[in-house]
Amino acid sequence: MKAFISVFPSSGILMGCLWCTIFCGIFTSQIYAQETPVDSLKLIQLNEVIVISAGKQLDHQKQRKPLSTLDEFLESSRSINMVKRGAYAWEPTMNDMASERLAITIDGMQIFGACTDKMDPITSYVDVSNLSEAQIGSGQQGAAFGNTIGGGINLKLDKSNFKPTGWNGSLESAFESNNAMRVFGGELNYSDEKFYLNTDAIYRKADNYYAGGDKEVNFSQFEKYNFSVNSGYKLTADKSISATLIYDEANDVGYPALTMDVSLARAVIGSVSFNQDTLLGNFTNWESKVYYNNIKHIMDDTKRPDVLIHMDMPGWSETAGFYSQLNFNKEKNHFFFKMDGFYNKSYAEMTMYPTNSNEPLMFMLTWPDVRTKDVGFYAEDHISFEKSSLKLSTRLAYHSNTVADDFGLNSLKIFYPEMDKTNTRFLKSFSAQYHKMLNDFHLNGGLSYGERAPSVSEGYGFYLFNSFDNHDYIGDPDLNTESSADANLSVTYKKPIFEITAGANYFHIFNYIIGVVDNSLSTMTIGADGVKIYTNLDYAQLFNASLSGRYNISNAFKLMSQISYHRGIDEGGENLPLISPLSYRSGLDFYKNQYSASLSVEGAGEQTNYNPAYGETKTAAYATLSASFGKRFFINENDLFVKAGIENILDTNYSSYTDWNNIPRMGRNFYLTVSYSVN
Ligand SMILES: [Cu+2]
Repeated sequence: MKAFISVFPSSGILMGCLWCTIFCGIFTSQIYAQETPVDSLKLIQLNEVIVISAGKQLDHQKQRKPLSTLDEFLESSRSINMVKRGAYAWEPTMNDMASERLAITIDGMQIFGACTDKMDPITSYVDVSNLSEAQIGSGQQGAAFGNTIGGGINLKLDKSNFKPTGWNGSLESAFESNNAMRVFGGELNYSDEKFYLNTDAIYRKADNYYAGGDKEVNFSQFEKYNFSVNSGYKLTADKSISATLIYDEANDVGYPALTMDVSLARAVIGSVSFNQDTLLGNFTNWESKVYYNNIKHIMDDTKRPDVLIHMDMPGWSETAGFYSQLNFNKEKNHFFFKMDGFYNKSYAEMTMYPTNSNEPLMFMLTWPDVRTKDVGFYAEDHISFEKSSLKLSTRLAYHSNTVADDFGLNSLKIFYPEMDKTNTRFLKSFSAQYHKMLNDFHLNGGLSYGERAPSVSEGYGFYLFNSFDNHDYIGDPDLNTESSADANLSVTYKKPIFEITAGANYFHIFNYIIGVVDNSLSTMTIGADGVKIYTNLDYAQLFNASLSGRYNISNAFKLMSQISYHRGIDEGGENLPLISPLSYRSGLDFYKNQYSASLSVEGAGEQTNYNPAYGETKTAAYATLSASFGKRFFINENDLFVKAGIENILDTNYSSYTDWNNIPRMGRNFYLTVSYSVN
């Protein structure tokens, strides 16, 4: 362990890594870390794949909570943490970096939320019923999905893909006691060698949840439904077309950690693809897709008591894009090429209604109709040698932002008189990842460099109120491109019944973008402490280390554990916000004769490295205990699967570093899931 720490520049932030020499363990049955990835992304070396597939009985048995929300599935992953502003629409973070520094796609499609306050990460616009798995690449390993610093996540849609299964369908329902959440879902599919049609629907409705000690968390209710249809048709033996349509709508969503709720969050996501098995003899798996999505987000403060000034804050985001990708194999070289592009329109406004109706309304464009164009080319070569392999990859992209609304442009010109309407950049990414097998040891190491453009809020946001540090934020259109040099190293010792992995990564981020207080400006939001401007710091450093293991006690019992350490500091050695303290999880799983059971613990140490300048307070240590029990029954030719569980058994009242304004998490919760499928 000490040996590989010395690979990184010696710095105080590395010291804590020694923590991970203390072994703990992880369990999460949904996780199948795999080195050989799937489908069209065959060559991309993914760090993790989370199997989601609602409606697949076999997968259900291995999952602790089959109809949990997508957010809960993602949270169960080794690499992802979720920032919570309530019970709905959590924001994924990876390597302690959130949305702006990640590339998150749905079946390869770029989608951008329409909320200036991050109430709608794009993961909130799909549900488990739509998906087969989440593909996760850390750092530049995620660059196949887009420009990124922290990593990439692709949510892969569930499709029959011409498997000769004929008709099948399922009905599913779940109930959770804590917030009286009701879930109803179903799917109906037909598939043969020439044609397939998949349909699914899911509805969730939850009341307020109760934190440990039976304390009601007001404004934590939500309601959501989601429909999707996807279909494919074989034109010839090696050519096919397919199409996808997803409609997702959430209403009456409470955000207890924020000052506003959401009355409507709606997404319509569609795509058409053309697939051909081979091209020009040597190329394989040629896939091309065009897509369009439209998101509408309406915030609502009418249900909150004591609102001094009522505000209307709607937002829209519309994206059209394409990609075309293929593989090429030549001897030891396995190439993957991808060309992609998108055009996004982001528009958000705010109208303030003063209590004295004689005073004029105040209107602002918080996102001034920003048009983003991005065209990228990604290539990788995975070279296999005997007992080792090397993966080289690159992404080169042209990226531009234009402020299309003159009123919005003139508002920003108050602060930046010299600003141009259009800003273009050229974004680069390079990565080399090496894997070597030495008897039972697997060594993985890599070096990469990546760049990202500022997000719409960072570049063009106009008085966006952040309730975390109680400041109004203003973007800076002249921000420099943020870039990152990173290194990663991991060692795995693998035996059939036993496996242990120690891994670490280090990111040196140049021109790190974060809000910095400007005392010369006055606030717009009543009660705000000040105004921050998005600014490039010279650099910031992030370090993550983890130790994880798996032990098959017997055929029926499996134990898994993980402990991780994180550290993030800015150029002055000050703590960055939202960095995880030491955290751990461990679980024991049982599966035999159609019975399944699990017992798991999850917790974190005290958050000692927090930063009050970003609105953080010290979060106390916590641990929670959960258990589940399942049974599969065969009725005629069909399957009935029942799973029950208890989360937070001891009804602990706690919050973690990811809980916005330390909003407490859910207390004790019983759940029951029933699914019936007809084959
Ligand atoms: Cu919002």
